[in-house]
Amino acid sequence: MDLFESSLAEGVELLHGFALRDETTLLDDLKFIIAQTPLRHMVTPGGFTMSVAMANCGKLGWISDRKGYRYDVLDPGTGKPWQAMPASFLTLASQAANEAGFANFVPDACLINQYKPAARMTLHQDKNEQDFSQPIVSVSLGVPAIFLFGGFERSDKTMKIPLKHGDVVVWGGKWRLRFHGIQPVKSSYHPAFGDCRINLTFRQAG
Ligand code: MD6
Ligand code: FE
Repeated sequence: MDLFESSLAEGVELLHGFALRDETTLLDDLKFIIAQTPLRHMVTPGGFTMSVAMANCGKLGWISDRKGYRYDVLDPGTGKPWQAMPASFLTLASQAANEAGFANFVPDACLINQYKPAARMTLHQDKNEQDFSQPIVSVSLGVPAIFLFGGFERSDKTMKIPLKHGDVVVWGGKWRLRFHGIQPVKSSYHPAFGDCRINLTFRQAG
């Protein structure tokens, strides 16, 4: 078995430390994007304020409000387009996808999730994208978290997968619509991120 990659299940690949290949550029670009695009707590269609703070870059941004979940070319906070996706983000996402067997992945959306201690992501499916044959590339930065990986029903049993700084998950194929989430993040410390976890999820949304 390749020590670098581990197949969690068919269609899900964990690339340990893959995001650390060009870490300095990645973190500089992330800092720039977040400075231009404030992270905000969105409201779900059901009226709950999310514990995760979010921003986006790329042509399309994922948003939520009382009207629903969707992608939009404009940031509802500013009324302007999202920041362009930095080259370091695009390169990382397409190289990771390629490593996992998805050639020619060109994301048009990058969702930036920020978790402070106790923030979590309840079980959900990613189904607002147009083409489910395209994978999702998910990059974990900062403090560690436990990824919950379930089945096709919300009530199915979940697997717990620890994710740490630099880990990349590539998710696609017939498991693309499995329920998944993030357990409440434990309080800890990372030199570049303090008590935060940041997750970047790259999608071809449009
Ligand atoms: C997170 N990730 O890691 C949330 N979705 O903060 C996701 O919801 C996710 O990691 C689809 C594919 C990979 C993911
Ligand atoms: Fe997701």
